[in-house]
Amino acid sequence: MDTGDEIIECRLPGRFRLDGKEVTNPIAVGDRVDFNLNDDGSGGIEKIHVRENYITRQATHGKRGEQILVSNLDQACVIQSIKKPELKEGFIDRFLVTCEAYEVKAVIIINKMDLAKSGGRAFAEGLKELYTKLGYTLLTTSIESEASLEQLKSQLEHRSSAFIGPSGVGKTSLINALDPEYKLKTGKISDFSNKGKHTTTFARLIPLSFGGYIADTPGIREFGLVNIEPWELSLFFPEMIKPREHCKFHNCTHNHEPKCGVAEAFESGEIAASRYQSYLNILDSLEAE
Ligand SMILES: Nc1nc2c(ncn2[C@@H]2O[C@H](COP(=O)(O)OP(=O)(O)O)[C@@H](O)[C@H]2O)c(=O)[nH]1
Ligand SMILES: [Mg+2]
Ligand SMILES: [Zn+2]
Repeated sequence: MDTGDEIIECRLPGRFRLDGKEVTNPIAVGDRVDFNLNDDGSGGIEKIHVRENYITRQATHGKRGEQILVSNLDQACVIQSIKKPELKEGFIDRFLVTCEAYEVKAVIIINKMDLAKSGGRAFAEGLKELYTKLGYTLLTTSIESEASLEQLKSQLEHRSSAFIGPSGVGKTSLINALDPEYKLKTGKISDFSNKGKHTTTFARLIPLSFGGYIADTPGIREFGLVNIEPWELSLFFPEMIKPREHCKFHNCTHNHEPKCGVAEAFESGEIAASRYQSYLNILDSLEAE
């Protein structure tokens, strides 16, 4: 529990446990709570306020249900690096589908641009054009480029954001580069959470010295999507919403049906090949469930 001034170790009473819910964690980073304070300085959570929004992924390690990654966000930032590790458009597109489904504003960050040669820079430019046209914000960054860090800072300032992406793309480095005090704060909190036994410390929401909060999530290799029916998937691809109105079948999945508006829009170049491919890959994984 972070009151803004101090961190208070809180117990989560048994009545918040998971009876009948399809989530694997009863409380998530970003949750706003009421708590009471005990004489020994510890706290007990009384109430978890209704979440304005949240992002989940399918629980891993063979568990059923969803895991709430983080709640009450102004924006979720997906971080990829242009190289080391290689950029995966599929990861970005899966992430964007999740954001659309949960109505969280999405920001795409492509980091390590200092490692890109002219081909890589042109590729990143192409992605910027593609995603900007779809209504998303895309920033290219490098911890070595002050100008890019300034842009990122304006994007994060006074907002509550989550950094989500695979390990090694530079999430923690970017935050450290923006906020020199960040390292200190994370040190303090991880010492603390190592002692905590009752809460999930999947990510941490940390105040930024220039205003706002950030949750740096540990590396996520894959985004399992939940609660999406195959025929609904195209609703979460903004560029498919109009074309799908021209499909012959109202429950068209746009991968084999005749007279499909989405397939036609792809063939005419209106829908980018990478996006249609991501759509088909996600559809496959939904249908395999
Ligand atoms: N060349 C380059 N290396 C970077 C950049 N950002 C981070 N790195 C390096 O990438 C590695 C992984 O960074 P880290 O912040 O731990 O990634 P995280 O797992 O996403 O938090 C470290 O060796 C960083 O120094 C960047 O913009 N350019
Ligand atoms: Mg990290
Ligand atoms: Zn169709």
